[in-house]
Amino acid sequence: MEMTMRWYGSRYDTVTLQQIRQVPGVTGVISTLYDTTPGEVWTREAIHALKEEVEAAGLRLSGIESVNVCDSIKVGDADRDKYIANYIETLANLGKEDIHLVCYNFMPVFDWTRTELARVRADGSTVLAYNQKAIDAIDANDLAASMDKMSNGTVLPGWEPERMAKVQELFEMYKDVDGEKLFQNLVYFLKAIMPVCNEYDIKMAIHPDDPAWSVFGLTRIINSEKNILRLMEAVDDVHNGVTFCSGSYGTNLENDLPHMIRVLKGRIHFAHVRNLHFNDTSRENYDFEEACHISKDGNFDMYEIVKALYETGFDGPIRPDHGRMIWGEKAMPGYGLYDRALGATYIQGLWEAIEKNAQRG
Ligand SMILES: [Mn+2]
Repeated sequence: MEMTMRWYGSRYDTVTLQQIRQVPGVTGVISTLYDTTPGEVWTREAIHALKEEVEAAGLRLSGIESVNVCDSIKVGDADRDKYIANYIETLANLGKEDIHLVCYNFMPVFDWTRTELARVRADGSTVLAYNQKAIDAIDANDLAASMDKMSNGTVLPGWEPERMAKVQELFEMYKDVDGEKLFQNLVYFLKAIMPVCNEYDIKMAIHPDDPAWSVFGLTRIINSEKNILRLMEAVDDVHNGVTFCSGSYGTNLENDLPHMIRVLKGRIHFAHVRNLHFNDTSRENYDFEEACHISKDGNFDMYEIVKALYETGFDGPIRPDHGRMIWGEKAMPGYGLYDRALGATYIQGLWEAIEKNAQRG
């Protein structure tokens, strides 16, 4: 595995490449071209400039999170082939720049959804949180506005204001898209891009839906072992792979995370490792918050998660995921430096112990 951190680019991120370079063991960053819109072609020049900037700081551009898939492709509009052709061109340009990992998601309208971006915990740290009652009480339009207000002045990935301005229109676009149709549109997209992925050895890694169920009546399909395996079988090519995000699959406690990692052996190309703390698991008041990475702060056995990755031969980039906001830092919610740095070293500690233990037999 390669330890990485997500970085939003010098124009948008409060965290610098120089700071990331000083996090023990971190050798790469995962980034994106933040000022592109879904559907447009990424130029080779723009990709090259990003790569040079990262390399000048002594780090590697280990992958892209994300190359977003535009809504026409997701709903299967008449013009989707034009946008798929653009996506293929982007992938070819990434390949020519020697980038071989692309994370993406296939969630309708909303990317990840939370009801609070700064819930105060007992130790004074703040975290992202989800409460079902709060979701049930709000209008989807208001959620976009409140996410924007809570973002510390940063632009949240997937919640870009230009996109959220047309939320009503987006709902209209998806009104006839059920789970089966969305799945078929995803398969259509993957089959179309597999040749370019094979040519340039680009591993596509789908990020699960977060949370792992439908919100606001919009269907979601990448949320369980059964569904992700169905996708792996539908396009049975190693380049059709998975971003294993423990915090997203883990929102549904029925998902057995270490088991899922084992059955997805060989198809996990990228790992997001974080923990969640559940306060209530009843249907009406389902409530969780994003804990720090260590096992005892949340509900997941982080040792078993990392062990499953190790034992299945996972060799892709891994990154700590959302962290708490601590020590007075002001940053994009979930993406401060300090707690993610603690997460990165913790995960490496688990990995080293598991690896040495296995080697000594
Ligand atoms: Mn994730």
